Amino acid sequence: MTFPEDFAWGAATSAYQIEGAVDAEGRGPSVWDVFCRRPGAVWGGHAGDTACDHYRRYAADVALMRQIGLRAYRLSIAWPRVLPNGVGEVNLRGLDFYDRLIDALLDAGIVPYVTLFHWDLPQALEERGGWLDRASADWFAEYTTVVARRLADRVTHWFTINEPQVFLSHGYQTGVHAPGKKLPRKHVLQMGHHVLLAHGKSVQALRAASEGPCEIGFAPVGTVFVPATNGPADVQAARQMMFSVHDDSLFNNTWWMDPPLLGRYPIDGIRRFGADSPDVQPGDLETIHQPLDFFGHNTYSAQVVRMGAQGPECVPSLPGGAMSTFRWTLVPEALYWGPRLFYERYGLPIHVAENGMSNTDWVALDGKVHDPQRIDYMARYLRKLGEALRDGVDVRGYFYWSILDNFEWAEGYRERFGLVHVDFATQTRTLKDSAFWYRHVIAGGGDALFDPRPAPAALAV
Ligand code: IFM
Repeated sequence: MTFPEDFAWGAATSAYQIEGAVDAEGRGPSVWDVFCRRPGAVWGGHAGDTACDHYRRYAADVALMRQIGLRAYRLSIAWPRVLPNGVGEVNLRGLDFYDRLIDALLDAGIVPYVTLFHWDLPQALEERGGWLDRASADWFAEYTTVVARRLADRVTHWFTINEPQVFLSHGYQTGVHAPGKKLPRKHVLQMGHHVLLAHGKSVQALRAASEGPCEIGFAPVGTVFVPATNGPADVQAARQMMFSVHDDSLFNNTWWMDPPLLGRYPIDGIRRFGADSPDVQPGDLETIHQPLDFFGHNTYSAQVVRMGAQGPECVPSLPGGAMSTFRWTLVPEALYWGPRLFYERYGLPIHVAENGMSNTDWVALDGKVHDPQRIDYMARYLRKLGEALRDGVDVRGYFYWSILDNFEWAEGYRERFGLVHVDFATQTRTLKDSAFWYRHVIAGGGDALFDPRPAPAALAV
């Protein structure tokens, strides 16, 4: 058996992308509620107002998860549902919702993995300066404490923050995500520092509020580099690219991972960003560098790289290569080399906190949703993850993104990532072939992945 008995076979979502009910029971507005109202901001003028109506349909959705056989489910809490103004007054009805959801998951035998921040910053805090204000780290710690006091008796697995690279770059540099700002890099890097500080304070708050042991990690998303061959020079090229700040974008790994995991900003990053580097106060790095229990990574695609005469060279993907409707290239080796190299550098157990593909799925005339590409994608990626396990990488879980088709940020509802098809007009759910296939894989503890027969036709029943 390649995958351990207690492997967390999971799927993931985030609050704004599925909950809807944005005005229900005392929830305050988030930056995404405001951004979606801006003409042209989101494809088709879509918004998360209703999304999958999960707030009202959570019990039926948990039943679907149970039907698929999920062992774990990664959800996020909407900060403005718990603290409508971001700090201060607590909205008990918002907390009650998560209470019910957690209980339903536990009753179904599904372990909840809770993410505290998946981009829906309370608008009230954005208006007070948002992440640019150093106090944001304390706001986040306050929110963490409120959530943990209510849920930590049952929730033992936490992610603090999801993909700082994405919400900071897209939200505050290019402006294509909420709140749609275009700020100088100096400001964005300062915000990034406050986000890391918030992570550290949140870990402290979680440990303080948890009576028993709990497992805490976070979920960054920087680029995975895959060596063109298994030769040592190419592997070294991949390692070098994975763990360096080699361009001006914020999509590198080490800037975001070294401070929490190694207690320092990478020196090449400080050199590259120069005067734009953040102001770091004494003690900040100690606060950021809290002991963590696992390393989460959201892995979708990868860049192939080889060692050239002048150093690492990116290998362009072949014309016509496999890709999702989002135009993300299929590189299954990402789930071998990503976990392997992250484990080598940071030494923590790994969770694949997100992995998945978008597709143009629809309900066919036979009433089913046939998504052979997704089955093939998952089979290829999971086989590679299995190889990483066999080679000694301590991988603890895999969370398919996503259990439901949902609101894909600036793309609205046009990118479907789900194992379950959602008809957004009627809220009808239909399990896709991939959901049945995943059920089969989970039921057999992953063994079906290594069945020599081709995955799609054999298993999509
Ligand atoms: O939908 C997003 C998610 O919110 C964060 N990670 C990537 C997913 C697909 O784009």
